[in-house]
Amino acid sequence: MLASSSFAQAQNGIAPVQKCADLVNLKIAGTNVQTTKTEAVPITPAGTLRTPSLTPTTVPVAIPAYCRVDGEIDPRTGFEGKHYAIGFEIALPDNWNGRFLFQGGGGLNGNIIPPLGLPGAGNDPALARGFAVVSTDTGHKGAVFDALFMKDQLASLNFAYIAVGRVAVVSKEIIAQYYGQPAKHSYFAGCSTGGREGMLMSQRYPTYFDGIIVGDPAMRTGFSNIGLANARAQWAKIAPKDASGKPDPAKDFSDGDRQLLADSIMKTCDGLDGVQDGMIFDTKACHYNPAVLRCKGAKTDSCLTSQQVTALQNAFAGPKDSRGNQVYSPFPWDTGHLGAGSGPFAPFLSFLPSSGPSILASVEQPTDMSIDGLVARVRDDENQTLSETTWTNLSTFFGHGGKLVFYHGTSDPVFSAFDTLAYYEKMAAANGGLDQVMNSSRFYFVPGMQHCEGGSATLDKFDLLSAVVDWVENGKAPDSVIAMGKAFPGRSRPLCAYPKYAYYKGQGDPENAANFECRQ
Ligand SMILES: [Ca+2]
Repeated sequence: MLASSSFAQAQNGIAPVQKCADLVNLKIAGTNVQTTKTEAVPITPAGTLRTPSLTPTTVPVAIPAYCRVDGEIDPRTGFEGKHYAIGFEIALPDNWNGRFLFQGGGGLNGNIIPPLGLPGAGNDPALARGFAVVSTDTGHKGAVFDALFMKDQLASLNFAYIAVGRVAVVSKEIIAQYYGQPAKHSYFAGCSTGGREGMLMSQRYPTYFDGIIVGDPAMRTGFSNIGLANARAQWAKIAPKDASGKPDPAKDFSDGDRQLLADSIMKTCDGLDGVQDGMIFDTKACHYNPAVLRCKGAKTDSCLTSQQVTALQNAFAGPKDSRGNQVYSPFPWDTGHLGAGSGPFAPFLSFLPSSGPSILASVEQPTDMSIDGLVARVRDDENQTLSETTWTNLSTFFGHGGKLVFYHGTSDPVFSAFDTLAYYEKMAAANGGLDQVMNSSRFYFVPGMQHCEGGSATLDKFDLLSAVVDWVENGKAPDSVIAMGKAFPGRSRPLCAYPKYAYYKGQGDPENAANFECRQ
């Protein structure tokens, strides 16, 4: 029985026509690609592999046996005599499902995140499902936010847009050689910089992929940094001075103030989706104004000072230039921004000033420089211009049946979910309107989710990968996907494709997604 069942399993997948070790001799005509290592990796039991994410957890499913190939494309000596190459790692399952998944990177890349295929895949990474998965450093080695490589012209171009295209082509060729047949379908999934790379694929390499999943994309970081600089300036303005006379923005809001604000946001917006559950699903309708908390007299525990209210209004509204033009989108009112989150990265990921390390610490504070000056500097920065992924003409990508799915956490303090939505709406308008574009593209808010994952009140595990595969291969459009998460054990919710949102039907267990509908 065992023999026949494993035989049946092998029949479901595609076996390689080469030995893993033979890939050391990999040759691809017209391409300078060198294999640096091959390894036949045995099955990894469920619950033993740590995820390469901000907050590592264990992968709850087994990773079947696969062949891992490490390699370099276009090795060369670059700026200041340093070695440069486009490094990649590709995982080739023994029992292949015929699909290719390109896993996007993070930060400024510079290292190769193990090729598992986690973004947008819930608890079941693409590699565990039998996808061949590739991951790349996009052309340089370095710490995740080390920008020194940008002094090398080609390394800079590689990061901006060339490397992902090269790696896609090489990966497809490796797959074709190893299995004796090409991948039937190609997918891309990434978050943050990986999300930007997914957008790149749809915009600059429109024929390479059938399905693309874009999470919290780093699509125009110069402008998002102005959004953060604006917030930081607001917090600095109202900061009490410490003993040495230095402003201490961490003291702008007491724990009580934060709770007051969180409760007030929830009072205004939580019920808009039909249920007071600590999650705001109707993100767009949440028109919160902290002015409701302004003290009528002296500051007490149940009100905020006029200065606090103004700072909050200005920080969340996003920066405007001197003519009143919106430079970067507003940030959604969501409690995940308030620093009430848990876990080691909660302080790092709070939009409000915090005593811990903060995302705001990494951005310049415009004290003597106007927003106009910051905008001019971003526009003059050639690396910024080149790495932005704001093209809207996707006629070729959509024309060959490509599907493009966005998700963005509404408590992401790094990039505003509203900025990604603004791109989506602009892109829709440029491609025949939202109704037309929803034949090829979808956008999902993820309530409470911080940057790509986590948050004290979020359901950040959802399987968009299955949804996109079903859309590409079976024509079944994903109107919603089910989300779950450790913040609310036992709770499930549909994430509905924008402009719809999950609404409680008014009866049945409010913990169960089945009792919600997608409504507009
Ligand atoms: Ca709610």
